[in-house]
Amino acid sequence: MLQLVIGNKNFSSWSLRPWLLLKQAGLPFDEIPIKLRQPDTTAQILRYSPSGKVPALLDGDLTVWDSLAICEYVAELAAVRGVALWPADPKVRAEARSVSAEMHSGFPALRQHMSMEVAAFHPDVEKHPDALKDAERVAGLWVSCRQRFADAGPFLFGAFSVADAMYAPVAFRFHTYGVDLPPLAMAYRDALLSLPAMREWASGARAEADGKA
Ligand SMILES: N[C@@H](CCC(=O)N[C@@H](CS)C(=O)NCC(=O)O)C(=O)O
Repeated sequence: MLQLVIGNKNFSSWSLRPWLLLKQAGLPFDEIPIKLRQPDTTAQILRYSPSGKVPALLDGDLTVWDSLAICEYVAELAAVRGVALWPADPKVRAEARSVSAEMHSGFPALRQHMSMEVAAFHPDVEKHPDALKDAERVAGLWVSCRQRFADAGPFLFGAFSVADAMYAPVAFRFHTYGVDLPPLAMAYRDALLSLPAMREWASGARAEADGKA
């Protein structure tokens, strides 16, 4: 059985990505939740993850850490079971990898000034201009994908892929902070938010915020 070490559902955006991908792939796994921002957080994480960060995926004696590496491994496990989590066409797949890598290494202002807080809703809070610049780039990228791949399905490259898992926390952020989006980007945001797995994550986040988890 796979085990995924994750942080708080309310604010661990990196944990959400592989968690959602595993759910979408239909691969069963157990969660090992670790409370972040506690005095013993690092010690708890280091029991599983050599980087001292979550997420980490445990598969028998194998540990995979860092969200994108986990997503790649999950995609390989899913492929063996006939579930594709990357586009089949090599050129489209290269673009999906670029889009995913840009999320993994980029958008620092969006991360800093619009941090994920799933259970919160404060659309009227003043938005940092640099975060809005990052949001504009994300929205442009979403629109460009949706314009070209709409016929193949509701996600960035049609069918759900690693790229969608990488942007899932941004959908929560855009909702929490009430970021205005062009119609195609808003529809994509809502497609992500309405996934049963995203609703499940959000209800876990709300339970945490209410002190029930
Ligand atoms: N590049 C890493 C980033 C992971 C990361 O920064 N995780 C945060 C939580 S979202 C963490 O574990 N922080 C350690 C802590 O809060 O003590 C990845 O993609 O997985």
